[in-house]
Amino acid sequence: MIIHGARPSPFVRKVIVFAAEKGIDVEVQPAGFGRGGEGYLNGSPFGKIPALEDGDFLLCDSTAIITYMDALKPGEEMIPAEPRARARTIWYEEFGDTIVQAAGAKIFFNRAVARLVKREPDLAAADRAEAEEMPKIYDYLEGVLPEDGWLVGGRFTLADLAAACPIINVAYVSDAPESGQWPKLAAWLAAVKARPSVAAALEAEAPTIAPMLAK
Ligand SMILES: N[C@@H](CCC(=O)N[C@@H](CS)C(=O)NCC(=O)O)C(=O)O
Repeated sequence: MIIHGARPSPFVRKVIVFAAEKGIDVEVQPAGFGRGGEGYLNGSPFGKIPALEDGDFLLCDSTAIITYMDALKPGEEMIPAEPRARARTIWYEEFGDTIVQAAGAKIFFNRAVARLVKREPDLAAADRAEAEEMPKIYDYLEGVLPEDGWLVGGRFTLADLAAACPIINVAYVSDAPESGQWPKLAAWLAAVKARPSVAAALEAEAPTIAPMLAK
C-alpha cells in the first residue's frame, strides 16, 4: 500500500500512524502541491495530500483512507466500538482536521513551509493565529482532557492522534503548546509523541522538517 504525500503534513502523519497502529505496511512516496507519482496525480483530484494507492484502488482524504484501512483490518485498536466512545472519537478527529488545522496551518505554513515553496510568508497571520485562535483550542483541550491523559476511553485512539497531529506541527514553530501554560495539554502532547508509532513517524519526518526550520 502506498501513501502519497509529505510526511510532515498532519493529515499524512495521521494515516501513517494509523496504519502502523493497525499493523498495515505502507510505503510513503513524496507528493504535494501538484507534484508526485501517478497514484497521487490520479488519486487526488484536487491535488491534496494524502492519497492512497492499493493496487488499482486509488483514494484521497485522510478520513476516507483511515476508513478503508479500518475496514480492511477491523478491530477496536484506534476507533472504539461503544457508541458514545466511537462518536466522541469521530468528533475529536473532526476537531483536529478542521478547527485545529484551520488555525494551526496559518502558523506552520507561514513560519515553516512558505519559504520552502517560494511563497511570501504572512507572518502577521501566523502571529494572530498563535495569539487569538490557538489559545481557545488549548483551553478547550485543557478542559476536556481527563486525568488519565487520553481523550477517549482511557487509551490512545484516533481521537488523540487526529487532535494532536496539527498541534505537533504548531509545536515545531511555536513554544505555546509545550510551555506549561496548559499543563494537561503539554503532558498529553508528550505522551502522544512518545507513542512508538508516533515517535517513529516523527523520526522519519525529521529530515524533511529540518530545512523548514533552518534559520
Ligand atoms: N480533508 C483532507 C485535507 C488534506 C489537505 O488539505 N492536505 C493539505 C496538506 S496538510 C494539502 O494537500 N494542501 C495543499 C493544497 O491545498 O493544495 C484530508 O483529510 O486528507
